[in-house]
Amino acid sequence: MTKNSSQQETHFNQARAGLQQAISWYASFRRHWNYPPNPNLQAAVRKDLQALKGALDKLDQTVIKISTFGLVSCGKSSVINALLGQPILETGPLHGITQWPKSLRWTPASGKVQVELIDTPGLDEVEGEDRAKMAREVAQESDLILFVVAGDITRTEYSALCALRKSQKPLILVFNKIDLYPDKDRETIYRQLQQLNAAGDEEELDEIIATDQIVMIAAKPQQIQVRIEAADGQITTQWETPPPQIEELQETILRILNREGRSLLALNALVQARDAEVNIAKKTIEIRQEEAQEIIWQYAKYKALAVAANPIPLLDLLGGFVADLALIRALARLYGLPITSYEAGNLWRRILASSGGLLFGEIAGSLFFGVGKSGAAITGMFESPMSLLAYGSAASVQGAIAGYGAYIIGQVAQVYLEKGCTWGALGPSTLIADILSQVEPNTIIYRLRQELLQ
Ligand SMILES: Nc1nc2c(ncn2[C@@H]2O[C@H](COP(=O)(O)OP(=O)(O)OP(=O)(O)O)[C@@H](O)[C@H]2O)c(=O)[nH]1
Ligand SMILES: [Mg+2]
Repeated sequence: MTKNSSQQETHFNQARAGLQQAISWYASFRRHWNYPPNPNLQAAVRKDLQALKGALDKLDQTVIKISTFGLVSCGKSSVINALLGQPILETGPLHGITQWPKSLRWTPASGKVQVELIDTPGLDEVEGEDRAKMAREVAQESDLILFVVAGDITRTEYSALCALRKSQKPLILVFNKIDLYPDKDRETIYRQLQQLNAAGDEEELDEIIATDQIVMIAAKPQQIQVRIEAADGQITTQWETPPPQIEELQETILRILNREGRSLLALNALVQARDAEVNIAKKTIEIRQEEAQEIIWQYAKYKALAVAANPIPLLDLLGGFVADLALIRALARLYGLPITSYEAGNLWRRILASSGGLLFGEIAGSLFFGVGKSGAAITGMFESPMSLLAYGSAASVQGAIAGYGAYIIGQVAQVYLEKGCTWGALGPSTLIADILSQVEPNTIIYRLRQELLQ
């Protein structure tokens, strides 16, 4: 086994293990600890749990889904026919020949994976919301997207391309009908995209696509007139259909499938799982909102009391830290989101960094009042009862600051739990980052780093 294929195998197996772990976690009642299951919540996350399960099923089938996108009549169906080598799909000069997505099996000459080719209606064919929804759904389940254009790239095409880029899928720009535009080349197309990028209202992307992701083909070249000179010198003309020029696309697809097919499968399954898990977290946090606020208040109160009553500086700070961790754990339990104490610590550090000033105030205040507090306690024993009063007020100020700190942590923790639940040891975000850190720079997955690591 080569280094590349063993790496692909590793990615694939890691993704399987991660997905299995996630499914068993979310399926188990253990995750809710002693909180009763909430029927509203169960109904709300049903679809996401199915998506999680679907991601694993898809991985097990090892079928790579490649879909075509583009405006009407750019030749999407013709591209699939040319790849298959047979005119299976209906094509034609009228707009809107293809009305619904259709999928066909394709077994490429070499390569270990099966391919499902998905044809879609033109992006400007299906109306409004429906069109966007249909495109989103097909894009979501695809592992590789062939974005087909013919001629100058329009603004509509450019917007659609940007939207697909944001769906974080690897993409090949297929320039079709090269027989009609013999003077077009990769460079001019690349430059046109850059111009659209700079002039557009869309949020500017660093690079829409690299030049080696642009492929020039003629899926179904138009007939040409040929002159035939017979032996007797008589000249006749005849219409002939040239064969499709599709080799470049075939080679590009095969190269991608061989070099990174299984990693792509792994990556896409993980992206699907990550989105599902984030959705589950979002809905859980929303539905358990009231219970969470109750927990946060309880912890804030106890922390305030405990810190105020503790006469030893630094120990109160430490106690406060433990209380914050316990709060994060308690919230994670309420939500039933996977979080370990190591991650809870990480989370606390990130919260500390992000809410800097406020918590820094807590630490500084804790040191200041903590020292004042114990000073007052010691002198108070021997001298005047006024010092005890001083102890009391320093302690309650410090306690209040500590309690407020817990309150803030509780609020911020909800946001972090929503995102952080996918960063466990076998969590999808961790595995995605792992795969992205290992792939070689000339791969199509490598190009996705920017989007995927957001
Ligand atoms: N000259 C030329 N014409 C092509 C080429 N590929 C496709 N066509 C023609 O373009 C027209 C549209 O092709 P289709 O494959 O039906 O296009 P589509 O994108 O699937 O169209 P809709 O399903 O209607 O959205 C047909 O008349 C094809 O013959 C090509 O490489 N060169
Ligand atoms: Mg079509």
